[in-house]
Amino acid sequence: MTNDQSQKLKVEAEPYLFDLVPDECALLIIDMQRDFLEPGGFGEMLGNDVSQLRRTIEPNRKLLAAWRAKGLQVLHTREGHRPDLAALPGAKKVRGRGKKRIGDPGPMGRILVRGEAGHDIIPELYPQPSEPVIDKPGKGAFWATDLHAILQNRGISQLVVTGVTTEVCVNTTVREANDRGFDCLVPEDCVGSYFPEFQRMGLEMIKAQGGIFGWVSHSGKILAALAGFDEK
Ligand code: C5J
Repeated sequence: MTNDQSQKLKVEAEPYLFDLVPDECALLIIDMQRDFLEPGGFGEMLGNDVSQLRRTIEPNRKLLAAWRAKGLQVLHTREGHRPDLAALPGAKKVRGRGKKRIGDPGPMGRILVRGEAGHDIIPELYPQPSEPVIDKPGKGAFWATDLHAILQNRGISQLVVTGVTTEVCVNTTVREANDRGFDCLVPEDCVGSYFPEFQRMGLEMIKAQGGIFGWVSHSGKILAALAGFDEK
């Protein structure tokens, strides 16, 4: 899928070197939303330790700054539903049998509803007007969204995928992208899970069997490779 004339950057990764083609590679930041990451949000209300996710903010901030400085493409996603919940599957609504469900009032507005404070992206990584924000109703960023069309229209063949949570929305999106022919690189310090064992296994699953879904690296290695990129 990549254009042979494009500049290629070698990124140290597992299971082997990733050939990053800056012109064809977008940074896709998954669901860095206030309700998942902020103390007092819905994630913490469910009893989760948000510090497990908050450690990803600073590496994401640095990677995003470098990506923007080089003039490369950035996209963000948010998990959430229409205020009328018309497209929310009943199965998703009742799953977990929790006292609080999607659409109910939560600590930062209605839970996982578009337009509510908790649904928005944390200020540290707030999208710029030129960066598409994909509102997704599911875990994967391709299902029921226009992400695939946007990537195709912009000539993107590779994704650096970051965000939360590693084993849920990041993994689902990487699998969806892989099936659509995209090469995915996941920096381990820029993805987070509330559960350390899921963090480890979520990354193992991506890079196992010769990179069955993609590559795993570290933001420092991507930044080192990007430093050698001369923007046009
Ligand atoms: C995400 C979730 N973003 N864990 N959602 O992973 O429900």
